[in-house]
Formats: sequence, C-alpha cells, structure tokens
Amino acid sequence: MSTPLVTIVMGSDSDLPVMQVAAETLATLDVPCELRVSSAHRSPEKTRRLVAEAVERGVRVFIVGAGAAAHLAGVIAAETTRPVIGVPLDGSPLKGIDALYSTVMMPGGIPVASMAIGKAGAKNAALFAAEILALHDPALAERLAEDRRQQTAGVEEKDRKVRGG
Ligand code: RP5
Repeated sequence: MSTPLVTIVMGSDSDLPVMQVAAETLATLDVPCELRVSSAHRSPEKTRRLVAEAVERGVRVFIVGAGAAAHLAGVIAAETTRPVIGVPLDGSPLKGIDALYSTVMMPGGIPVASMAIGKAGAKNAALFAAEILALHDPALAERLAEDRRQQTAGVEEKDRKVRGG
C-alpha cells in the first residue's frame, strides 16, 4: 500500500459512515489516505501523537470530522501547519449547527477550512485535499479536471431525460 498523503481523523467510530465518503472519494482519485479515530477531549495525548507521527510519515493534508462541540479540527490545526480541512457532523440534537459553528469559527491565527455539514462536506473535503495535492501533481490535476467534465456531462444527461429526449 502506498504511503498515505491524507490522514482522515474522526472523533468517534460513530462518525465513520460519513467520513468513509471522504476515503471513497480520495480512492477514486488514486490519492492514498488512512482513516483514524481520536478524540480531542477523550484522548488528547493520542491526538497530539497521531498528528506528529502522521507529519513524520509524510502526510500532507488532514481531513477532520467531528460532531457536537467539534473542537477536534481546531486541536489538530494547533499541532501542525499542514492544511486541516474540517467536516462538521450532524450527530447531535442540534443537527450539526453546533459542529459547523465550532469548525468554521476558529479564531484568527489557527486556520481550519470548514466544509459543509455531513456527507457533502466529507466529499468536498476529499476533493479540496486533492486540489491542494494537485498543485504539485499534474496527473492528479488532470484526474480532477476529468471529474469536473463528468459532472458537466451528467447535467446534460439529466437535462435530456427531463426534456424527454
Ligand atoms: C464527537 O462526539 C464525535 O466526533 C461524535 O460525532 C460525537 C459523538 O461521539 P460518540 O458519543 O458517538 O462516541 O466527539
């Protein structure tokens, strides 16, 4: 297996059904990634170690999903200057609004790129990570461009269908 370029971290295994979408999206683009569980509040030491070890192994981008008072992405961003992309998850009674605010409202100085709540956010986090990596990888940039072309073709197909063609 190739060395992961992206580490996907989630706060709990209950986040896996959503964060799996990020891993699947990266797989379609041939971007090697790994999935990990670590909690900012339940396992702070493990979280710190996980980031240091990932950076040491050459991981370039972190995708971080967490729900409720979602501080995991911010805590990971505090431990590294590699890009951190946050995915707010909707597992709590506030349906992800809490996680969205926690992820997107980082005070100035420690950036987290916040995506949308839930599966759309997980998918876009993967695409955004790939876009960062593609800055130095023309073949990956071409795979991303092909993905856009396919989306455009998909709209044409839907248009044909609704017009009855
Ligand atoms: C967050 O609390 C996790 O990211 C998860 O979304 C949420 C609930 O975790 P569990 O109680 O299911 O472990 O830290």
